[in-house]
Amino acid sequence: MRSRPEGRGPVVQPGGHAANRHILLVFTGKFSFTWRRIFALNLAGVIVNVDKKEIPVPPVPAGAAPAANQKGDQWDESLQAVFEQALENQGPERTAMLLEKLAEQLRRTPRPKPGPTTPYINTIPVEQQPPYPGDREIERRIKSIVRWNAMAMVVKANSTTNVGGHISTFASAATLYEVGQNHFFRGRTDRFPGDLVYFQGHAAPGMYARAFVEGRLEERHLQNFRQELAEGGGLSSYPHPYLMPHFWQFPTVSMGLGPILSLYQARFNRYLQARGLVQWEEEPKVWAFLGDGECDEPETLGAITLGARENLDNLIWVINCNLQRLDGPVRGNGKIIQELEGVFRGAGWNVIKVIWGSDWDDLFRRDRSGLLLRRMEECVDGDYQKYCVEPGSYTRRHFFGKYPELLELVNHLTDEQIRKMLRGGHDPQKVYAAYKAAVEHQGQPTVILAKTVKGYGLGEAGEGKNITHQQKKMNEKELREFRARFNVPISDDVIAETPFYRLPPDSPEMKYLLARRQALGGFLPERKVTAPPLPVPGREELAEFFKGSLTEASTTMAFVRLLTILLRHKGIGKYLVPIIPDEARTFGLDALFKDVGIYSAKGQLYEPVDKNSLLYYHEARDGQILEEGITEAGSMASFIAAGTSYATHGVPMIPFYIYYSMFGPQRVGDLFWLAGDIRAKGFLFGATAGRTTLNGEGLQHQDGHSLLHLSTIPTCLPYDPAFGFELAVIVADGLRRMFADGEEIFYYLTLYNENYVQPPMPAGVEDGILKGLYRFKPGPSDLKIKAHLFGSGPLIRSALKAQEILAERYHVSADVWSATSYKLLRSDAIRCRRWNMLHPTEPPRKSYLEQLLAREPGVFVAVSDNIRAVPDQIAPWIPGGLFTLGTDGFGRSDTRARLRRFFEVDAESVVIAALFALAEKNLIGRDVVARAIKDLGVDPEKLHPQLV
Ligand SMILES: Cc1ncc(C[n+]2csc(CCOP(=O)(O)OP(=O)(O)O)c2C)c(N)n1
Ligand SMILES: [Mg+2]
Repeated sequence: MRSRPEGRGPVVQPGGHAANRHILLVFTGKFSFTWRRIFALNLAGVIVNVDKKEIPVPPVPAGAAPAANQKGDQWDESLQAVFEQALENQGPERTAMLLEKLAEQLRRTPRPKPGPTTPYINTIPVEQQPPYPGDREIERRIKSIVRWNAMAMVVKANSTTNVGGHISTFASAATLYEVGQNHFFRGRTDRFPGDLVYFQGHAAPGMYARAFVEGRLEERHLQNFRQELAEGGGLSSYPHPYLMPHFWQFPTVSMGLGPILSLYQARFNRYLQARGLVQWEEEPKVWAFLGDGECDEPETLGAITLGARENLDNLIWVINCNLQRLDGPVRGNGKIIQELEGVFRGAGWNVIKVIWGSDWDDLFRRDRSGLLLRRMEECVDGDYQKYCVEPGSYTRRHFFGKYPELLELVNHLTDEQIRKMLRGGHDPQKVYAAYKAAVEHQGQPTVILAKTVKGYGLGEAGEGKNITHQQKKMNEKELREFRARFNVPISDDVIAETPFYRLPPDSPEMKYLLARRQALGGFLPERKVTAPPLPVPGREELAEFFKGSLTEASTTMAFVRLLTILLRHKGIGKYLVPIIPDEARTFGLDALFKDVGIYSAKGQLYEPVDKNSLLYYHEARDGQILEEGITEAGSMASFIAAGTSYATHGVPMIPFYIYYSMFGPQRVGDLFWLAGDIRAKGFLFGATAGRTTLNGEGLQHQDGHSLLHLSTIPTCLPYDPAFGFELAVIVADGLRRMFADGEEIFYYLTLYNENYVQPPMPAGVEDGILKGLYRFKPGPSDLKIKAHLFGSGPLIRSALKAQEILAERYHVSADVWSATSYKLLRSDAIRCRRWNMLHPTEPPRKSYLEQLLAREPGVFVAVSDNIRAVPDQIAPWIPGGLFTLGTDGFGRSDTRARLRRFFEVDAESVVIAALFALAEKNLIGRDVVARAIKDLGVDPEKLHPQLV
């Protein structure tokens, strides 16, 4: 007898329609039925009328154990009546014996355990499996060809190179993908964006193999798998939209990122609908395929409650539970499927377990003892892995052999038949049933836990073995076995070359495959950019920032004003997506709560405590702000969903993600990197930036290096503006480049919270602001000794004050320059120098930096609220070298003035550095420097914050 999943009582089928009519029948001893048989029949819902004495059995609602049933009393009465009749007819001794027998049977009957898991069986019982709508035989042949090509691609690439690749992951997941491709994944049409499928990263060979069979990729592509730089181009190792912009949509291979992105993507799809920005014929589903080992990443499981909270029934995760990761078993001593089931059920997801294939159905049907399930529950994943690598005789002995009843159960099967009994994830029928239930499920996201075998079909070459993840080579014998197992039409004389195989165009398989994809709307994966350009505001529309301010303001305040203006802009306002991880009040953005509302799928079900205030906490179904709570990973996932909406949905959304700058790439750097790969657009604002500007907070908060992190991302333009007008110029230009001209780049801007009078924009500096450096304030022209001070962010004020001190006390004329982006200056200089190297006989090109500074006399000093490596990026191109001051070392909590002296980035430190640079060039005497150190009160023996 099989118990039912989901905590249902053992008597009633889910839905329970027959249950209302159940009757327990009492009969007398003159009949030959055994008590055991009668009870079993009753548990199975079968009614046997023996002596016409009917006792109604109450229905058991789904989800309730019989004992908890309101009508449990009637059960008591029924059983009591049976008991009394037995006593009367059989006598006390025989009744006791019969009851003991029953008690023994009860002990062996699996019951839903209290707690988060259900028995280790398929969630969908056989009786509820829908008929399979496809041609199983044709689909199997297509799948075999895809399997072969996926394997061949990796083996071929590694026969001549050492570029690597994975065979085993796709081998274990082929059925999971093929059932999706033939029956579920919908392609993109004019009024439907297509289902969004996150393919497991290292299963990529399978996706390429299918695209090849479909005719979308050529043999030369497969031939050059992982050899992208080969002549004619090749295929990238994993899903990378940056490298294959017409194919891949979603990067997934850094474990955990695909899952969290898919979660926030599903939520973002709801956001777009709620705000009326898309009109779809149907809602797309978001499918994410991931590994069981991948579930150990905090990004995978750390945000799943969002799915249930927001009722994301547009989201389906398929976890390929092949029980193995790279080194060995995921949970050798436990059961990963049960562990994950508990986690997801606890988080409010719909869980569908696909554990056993159809071969097992018959055994379950015939097992009256409950021992089959008991044995399955006893075994740990390490045992199951072993059953894959050992012959059937081992499974017979070790698994079935533990109980004589089980051995009997498989008497009719040969060892080979036992070995071949499928796991659920390899059985299209079971997978189809799970997918269908998942797409039809309402109100919750669904996770399908599909049990598979890693390296399925590789046999001796790696099936189920611990080394299988790394397997990239197969010898001829193994190739022949693979061919035989999947019946692939490759002849003996060429098999050693692992040739690719394409189905003939007029073959039934080819016709079937194309017809299925056509019926489902087109091929997948495919990335298409159809978003229209936006009427972005011109610089003149932001003119108020160019005038400066009379009162003191920070660049964060300038940002808030800028965002407010842009949100009201007719051309782009509605496309803006402000994203905040619970810091809106810190940044002064709380005014926006009321203005544009915070998105909530549920609206606002309560009266906010501050309802009577002007700027109350306003949640709304069509709210524009994504207030993510304290999750930088989740916020980045939203940034990426919004920033790729131009490609995913053809709707050019403009994310403005503002966060505590220290908790950017330092916290979730891999997601920042991925934003480049996925070609996300938008603006990142690292607020409370600057190791000394964010005073008081100390070591964990004071950021002095994320600008350097951001500089490493090829598609990112990092800026460190000092003034509101710089911010406005940069944002206006970014909007133009990304959303009018269609460049697939993103911006990072630091924002600081130091208040000062914002100056008006000097004439003609826009180009310099965008390129990274411009002269903000020249020094006095009547002094001969010359210095140049580069400042960025609020520390331009150290440079400005130093300019005064240098002129007044040391007769040095210092020009102050605003350095808005060291990375962009460096990239331009590198480009030029490289071109000159490769064109040695042509007139050399001059970088922007060289054009700007070549004729400037004197010395150059840079001061930054970031580590010295940030300005040092341009040192090689500075005439006579660059002396940098920066905030290397751990932060401290103290006042700005003390911090700046401590890190040696205050005006006095700038003066001393400029004088020293001049002395090194013999432009002044060293005694001047010594005097300045004394005059300016700097302790030459003070502690230096940099440790090693
Ligand atoms: C963040 C991260 N860490 C490590 C890896 C290296 N890696 C690639 S695949 C893999 C094992 C994956 O196991 P699982 O998720 O179970 O997938 P399977 O291949 O078994 O389907 C590892 C450790 C990675 N890609 N990303
Ligand atoms: Mg795995």
